[in-house]
Amino acid sequence: MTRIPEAETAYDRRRRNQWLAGEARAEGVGRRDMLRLLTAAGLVTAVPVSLPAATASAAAGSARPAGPTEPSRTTVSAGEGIVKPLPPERFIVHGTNAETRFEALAGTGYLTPVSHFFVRNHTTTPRLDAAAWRLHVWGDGLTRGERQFGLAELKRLPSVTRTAFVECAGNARNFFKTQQNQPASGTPWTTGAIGTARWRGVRLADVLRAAGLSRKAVDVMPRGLDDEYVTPDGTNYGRVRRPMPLSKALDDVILAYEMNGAPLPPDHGHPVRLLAPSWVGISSIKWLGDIEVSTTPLYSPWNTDFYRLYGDAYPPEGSAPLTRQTLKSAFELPWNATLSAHTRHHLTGRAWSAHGGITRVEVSTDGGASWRRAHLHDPAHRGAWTRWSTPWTPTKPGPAELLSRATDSTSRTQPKTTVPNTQGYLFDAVVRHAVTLV
Ligand SMILES: Nc1nc2c(c(=O)[nH]1)N[C@H]1C(S)=C(S)[C@@H](COP(=O)(O)O)O[C@H]1N2
Ligand SMILES: [Mo]
Repeated sequence: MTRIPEAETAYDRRRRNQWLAGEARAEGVGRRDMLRLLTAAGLVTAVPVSLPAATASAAAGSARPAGPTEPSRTTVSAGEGIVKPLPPERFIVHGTNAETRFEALAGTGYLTPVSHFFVRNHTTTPRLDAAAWRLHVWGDGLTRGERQFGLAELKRLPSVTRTAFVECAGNARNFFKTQQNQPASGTPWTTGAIGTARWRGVRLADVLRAAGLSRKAVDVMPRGLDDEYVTPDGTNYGRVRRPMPLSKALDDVILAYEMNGAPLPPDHGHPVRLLAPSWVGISSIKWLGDIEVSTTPLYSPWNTDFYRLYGDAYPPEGSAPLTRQTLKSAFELPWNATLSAHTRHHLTGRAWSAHGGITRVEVSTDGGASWRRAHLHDPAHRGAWTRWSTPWTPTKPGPAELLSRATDSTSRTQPKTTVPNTQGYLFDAVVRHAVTLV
């Protein structure tokens, strides 16, 4: 079932042509931005980069170099599922995953506490020993061969902090079915497959530089130390891994070892995870074990088969691999909440966008007939969320629908419906939140 890159999509074709032209590392960014990134990584010289001489088939990944030296699976004991408690008032459990109940975020402050942060696991949380942990950085995109880092060594590099959400590409997927009658495959998340944390770690750019990044490198592929992902039909996709172009890797990606001021907890990637701000959650590989650095574009099922858009509106081979998340908002209210009529309520919620800061949230309490602006409580910050609130005094009992509609600084506004895709990614439409007034 895996769609291999030989069934060329426009993306794969573009990527190969970029590679043949010696420009694959700049996927998604302009020349000037790439120059800035390369300068920061110490890679800018007056010498032009020579064109790669290999053939197109090598670009498609058939001439893979051998793997790193035996990866360090420093498992202490195999974790069963999720380690932290999942009380039902905070989480909805979907198989190996746990969704945050949005109403449980009310009053928790800006950052999502670990006790409330959603978990998306392809398999189970591994228990890794930080003292024995090693990161292997390897591949033909390095000038001095493989390099290993221990945690202490990483911590000696300059540290940076980033406040950013991690959001699953399939967050709100269930509304394709319930609001649009267009069911999609995958975990039936409502809006709680997102959390915002303050992450501290080291820049991936600094790690790559310390490892000896080649001027010919174009892609990096981080890979987790959790078990291989085997589907119920027996397909083994190997360990969770997804390539990203050097342009993203050198920009704002960090290797995080702290979350909200404490060491990364087991379920969120202990001891080190990747954090790719604004990008689909799968880019932020947990339990990082190795990073391949390559002079040719890389592929894994997570960018060829999963995390592309398929469906009537898309080419048969799917869209380009997903990069940025989208725009959403949600009420901090239980689904089908019971509220008393003729009482003044303080409705609260959060809104977020991966494209720009949130500049406006409108709320409708009459099913979308009229809208009013909510009060915003946090500065607009791309890739993080903004809390909002509005007072409401319902006047008559019975069922009602509450709607919130966010707009970001790029003028994106949540639409009424989202063009469907078979795997239900990037839902961004206004959610119709059912309540009952008594
Ligand atoms: N190694 C590894 N990394 C992973 C995953 C995984 O199963 N294994 N899941 C990914 C997905 S799909 C998402 S949405 C985020 C979820 O991060 P969280 O569990 O910390 O909320 O982690 C990503 N990183
Ligand atoms: Mo995800």
